[in-house]
Amino acid sequence: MARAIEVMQLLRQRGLQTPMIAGGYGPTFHLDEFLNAGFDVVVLGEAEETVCELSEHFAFGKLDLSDISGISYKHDGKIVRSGRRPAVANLDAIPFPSRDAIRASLERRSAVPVLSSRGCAAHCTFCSIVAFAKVSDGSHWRQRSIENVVDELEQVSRLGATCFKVIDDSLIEPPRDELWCRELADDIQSRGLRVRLRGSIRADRVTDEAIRQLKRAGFFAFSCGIENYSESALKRMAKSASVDQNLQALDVFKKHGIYVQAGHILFDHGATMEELRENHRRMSDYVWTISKGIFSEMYAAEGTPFTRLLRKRNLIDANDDGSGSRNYRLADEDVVQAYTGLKRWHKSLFAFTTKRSTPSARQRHSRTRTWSNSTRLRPNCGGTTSPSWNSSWTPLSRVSMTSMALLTLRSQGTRSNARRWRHGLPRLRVGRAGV
Ligand code: B12
Ligand code: SF4
Repeated sequence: MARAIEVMQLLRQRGLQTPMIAGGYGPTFHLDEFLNAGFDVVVLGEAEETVCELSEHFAFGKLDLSDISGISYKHDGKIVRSGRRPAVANLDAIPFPSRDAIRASLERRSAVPVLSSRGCAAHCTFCSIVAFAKVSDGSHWRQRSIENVVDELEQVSRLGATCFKVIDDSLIEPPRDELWCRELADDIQSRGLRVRLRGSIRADRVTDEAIRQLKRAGFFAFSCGIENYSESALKRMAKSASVDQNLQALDVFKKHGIYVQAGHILFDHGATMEELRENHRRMSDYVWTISKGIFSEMYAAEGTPFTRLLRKRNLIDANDDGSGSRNYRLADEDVVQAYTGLKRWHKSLFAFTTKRSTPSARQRHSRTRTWSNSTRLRPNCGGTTSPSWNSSWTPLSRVSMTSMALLTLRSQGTRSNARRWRHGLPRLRVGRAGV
């Protein structure tokens, strides 16, 4: 966010007078900062239709800014917002994105992004996606037809792509169901497409049959927001899945040999030691789901109910580091100790493992396969969050457990010890401390 503002200001300093328009999650939730810094317009929410109308205004002087809904700008020195714009209802009507830069993705062996739906029907308190959807009118979850999605996969496959990241927030929302998964697989197979797909799915939408069919379609990996193994923490986050549903989903992934990148949020303002212990117990059983994001803290993004709650309780740190996430304080002293210790340990281990030599292709292959006998991981398909190679993944999962156990035990001990541990780091630095 700060970088976008800096770039705009550098361009201005060099004399560029072109109108500057900002859009996306950052500007939508920080419109004052963007407009006060010098942007002419901030687009709120989805922009496909808005940018066309803005072009009419700036290029041809046809429309007045006040006639364009879904924007914010300055009028007589004051920030004004135009009317709300409905979210794009028919996603099939949006032309396929330009793939001019696909060579770079293919050379980096990155998964190529493709989108089959927008939004999510759940209401997690910390989630920007729900907040973003509320900026616009209309349905919060919309989908493209199977035919339209597979047409695009086919088109991009012809350019040489085989590995795709389906960037949907929540792949299987109603009316999508097991039958939809079957039809998607049928269409992909009947066209002879050999695609490898990664996606994101809600734990409470995972069923055995859905995953079986999605695997047939080409899905080999899913991100799944497990977040926490404590019922009280899930409730605080307003997660739609229960602990049991989370575990059931993980079992299904494992059964089908699907790599799961399980999201964990162990630390938020209300985390307790008992919750950390519950997490430790469950993680010991599901140790194979642990990736380097295990000790994540909850991101406090503007526009979310979570950040509103923190502000109401006066827990937000006044300093803003320009990342868009707010720093906040934790309630429980022992949790602060555990957090600080884990983060220090985690960072040093990460630095250690990444300093070591980059693994050879053979090492990569053999190490990733240690995850599970049933899985078939495929190296070199996507960025660092793909199952291609995560330098610290396998050793980290075991050591993390030991470390977490030690810290949990230690925190049951003395408070003076706790104070020594967190010396110099009294506050949770959310959004910055992640490794
Ligand atoms: C793919 C993705 C990534 C990829 C990006 C890959 C790439 N090369 O594009 C990777 C993995 C790198 C990534 C990283 C991160 N991501 Co991300 N990512 C996404 C994801 C899943 C899809 C983004 C996308 O392409 N959407 C499809 C397009 C069509 O939608 P869109 O981006 O919203 O764009 C529309 C409007 O926003 C607007 N718009 C967007 N940009 C602009 C610009 C202008 C000028 C205008 C006028 C309009 C406009 O118009 C578009 C069309 O309607 C979103 C989830 C989501 N629903 O968006 C999260 C999301 C954007 N990511 C998020 C986060 C937090 C991050 C990280 C900070 C995570 C981390 N802790 O490291 C990093 C930040 C990286 C960075 N440097 O900025 C959050 C942002 C929250 C927030 N409040 O800002 C999201 C919303 C996920 C979430 N659940 O909260 N991410
Ligand atoms: S399930 Fe995921 S995408 Fe949906 S609201 Fe919760 S965090 Fe956001």
